[in-house]
Amino acid sequence: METNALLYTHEELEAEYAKLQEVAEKKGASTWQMRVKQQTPHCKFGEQGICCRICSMGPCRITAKAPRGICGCDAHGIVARNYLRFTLGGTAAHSDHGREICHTLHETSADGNYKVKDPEKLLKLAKEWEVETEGRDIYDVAHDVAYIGLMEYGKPFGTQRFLKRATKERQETWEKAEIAPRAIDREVATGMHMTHMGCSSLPEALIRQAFRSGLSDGWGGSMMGTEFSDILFGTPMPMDTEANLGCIDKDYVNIVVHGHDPSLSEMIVEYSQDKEMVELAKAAGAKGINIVGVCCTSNEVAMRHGIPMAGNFLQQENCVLTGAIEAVVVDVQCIFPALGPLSKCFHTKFITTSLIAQMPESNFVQFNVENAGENAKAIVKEAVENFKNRDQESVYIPQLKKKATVGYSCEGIVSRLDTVTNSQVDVTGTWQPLVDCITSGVLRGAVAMVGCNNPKVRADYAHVELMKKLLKNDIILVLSGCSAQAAAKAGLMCKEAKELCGDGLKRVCELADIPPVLHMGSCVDISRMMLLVNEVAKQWGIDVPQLPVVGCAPEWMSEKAVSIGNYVVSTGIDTFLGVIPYTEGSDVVTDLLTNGVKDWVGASFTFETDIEKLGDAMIETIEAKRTALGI
Ligand code: XCC
Ligand code: SF4
Repeated sequence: METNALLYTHEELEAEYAKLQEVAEKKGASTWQMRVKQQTPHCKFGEQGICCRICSMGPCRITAKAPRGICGCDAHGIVARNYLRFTLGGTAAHSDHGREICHTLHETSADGNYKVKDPEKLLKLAKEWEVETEGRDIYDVAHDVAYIGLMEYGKPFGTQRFLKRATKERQETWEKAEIAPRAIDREVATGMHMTHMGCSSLPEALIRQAFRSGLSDGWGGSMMGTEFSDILFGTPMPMDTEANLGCIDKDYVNIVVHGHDPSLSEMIVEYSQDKEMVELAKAAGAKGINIVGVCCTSNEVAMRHGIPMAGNFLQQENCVLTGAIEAVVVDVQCIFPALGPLSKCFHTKFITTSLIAQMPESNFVQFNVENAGENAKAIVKEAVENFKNRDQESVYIPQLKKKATVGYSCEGIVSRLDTVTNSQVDVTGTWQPLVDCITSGVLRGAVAMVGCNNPKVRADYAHVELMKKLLKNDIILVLSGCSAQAAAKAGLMCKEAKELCGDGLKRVCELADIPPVLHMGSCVDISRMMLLVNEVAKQWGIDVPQLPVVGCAPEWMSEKAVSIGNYVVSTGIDTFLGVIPYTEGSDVVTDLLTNGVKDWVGASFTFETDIEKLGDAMIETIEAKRTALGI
């Protein structure tokens, strides 16, 4: 599609996606758009969180006539238990991803499949964790650090090591609220225990555990996932890439990498550049091998290698529907089981690789540290050999593509922001320029926009419209997960997008040479955002809840998002959700989450499905925080 406009309109994008729906219909394939129709209206009990099936006396459903389950539990207990279990699923998933990365680091060696790419970051962490580094082999240090990291999952005593990175006030707040997280697995197990039949039904206790479990994710498992990924694969620095379906190239062997764990995608990227594989692709009649990403795996390889981002969560089926994908290679999380049957309508191979995510109608190639190179090569080869089976005549690739600059890790942001203000610029890089921009009012504040797509919201619409509104108001955005890809696909992640900003933010973008929405990575990388706000608060000499910063997940869907929401709020950042969790069946739980928890941690949730109102509420909160600071 030819367009000179800065951004695609939603209509332009949707018109192209609609053509892929026609392809699906012709092929007799099933897509999420079709299945949403079959699933609506949703079950009201489930939606409100008032269905309980944790024991076999049930399932019990709360109504006006039946206000208690058979055991006597009321709606508040049931909603809070369900909320906690939802959180635990998210904590477990995120943190187990982190654990996989710890294991990968533990297996590194100078001549192995995986190596240490950022020794500086490793040595910094070793120092923080009091691991001896003097005169030692870097891999011995790596193994010690990884071992300590692994122990964070199950250690019998103490709280998470990374908590010490937070402001002093945060650490005290967590202690006082009794939510300082202990071993990660313990918080998940304790939560499961609490929600067993006949244990906790007191909303306050259950929500407290939900926060504690969330914190073990954000300041434990996820943070280790991020740190160790940087050590293994390099700390992201600003890098150019492209986004949307137009990144799929008709002339190339196209491989989609999808999921979360960079251990797999890094290897696939490496072998796609292998001379032997490229020659093989050329011999098969292709120009080469083209890797594109979906979901958080995409974020991981985009920020480290500039691999283009084909799309986010609700775009995964669209990729296959182009008819130009030789293989979809997945690891864990956010992978539609629909991809198996959908791939069968085309020549596409759907390759699962993890024992954690096994699906029908897929080719399973088990992937682990020992066989990583070998198996990545085999997968790439399988894709290349599949090129001949593609029906080029019926390929339809929407020509949608936008430039994007990605890879703003904390290190990446500091390096850029240092060029902005004239105040006390520290050559080693500090957060002072950012503090100066905010106190002077050039920037009004910041929003961390994160999270998924959800068919309950017009896909990407809430992300993109909210971003546009905030930019106009001189509010800078830091993004991760599928929100980041929504921005990139629309065109918001290119530097020219500064034209959409208020004068202050536009100036910052020009001086620092950054786009107004900064790509901070995948969902585990929300831990980067937690460190960012805590560092800024320290530099400023205030605590996190005082900062004119809020979090937002306008289209979230996964359990991980709730785990994240809990740790973001616990970190002292007011968080705005555009999809309401299954809590409406209890006014007590709703009031606790949107109000009461402020007494514990200094921040709370706002649930609002009207996007305009959600945006206004964020701006009001940011301005109120500025007023309170007297700036
Ligand atoms: Fe999944 Fe991380 Fe959500 Fe996207 S944003 S749909 S969780 S890929 Ni994490
Ligand atoms: Fe019903 Fe209570 Fe059993 Fe839940 S725990 S299913 S409310 S009897």
